[in-house]
Amino acid sequence: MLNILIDLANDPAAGAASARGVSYSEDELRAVFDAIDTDGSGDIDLGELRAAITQVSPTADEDTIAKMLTMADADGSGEVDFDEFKKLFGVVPVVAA
Ligand SMILES: [Ca+2]
Ligand SMILES: [Ca+2]
Repeated sequence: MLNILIDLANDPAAGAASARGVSYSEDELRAVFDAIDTDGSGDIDLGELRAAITQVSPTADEDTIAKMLTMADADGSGEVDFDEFKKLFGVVPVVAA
C-alpha cells in the first residue's frame, strides 16, 4: 500500500494524484494512513512520515520529506490528519450535481 507514497515522493510538487488521473479509494488511503501512523495517534508526524517515505524511497532527502509534510498540513498543526491526507491525494467526494 505504501506504493501510493512513491508517487508522492517522486513528484511532491504534483501533490494531488488526481491531477495525473490517478485516484485512490478512501479505504486504500485509510490503510496507507494507518500504516504510516505507527503510534495510532490519528495524525502523521514528521518522524512517521520520514519512516514511511524512506521505506519506499530511500533516496528521499529530509528536505523533500519536510516539504511533503508542509504541503499536506493544511492547518499548520505540524501533523497530518486523515482529512488532510485525503486532500493531499486529491480525494474529493463524488457529489451528484
Ligand atoms: Ca502518529
Ligand atoms: Ca494538520
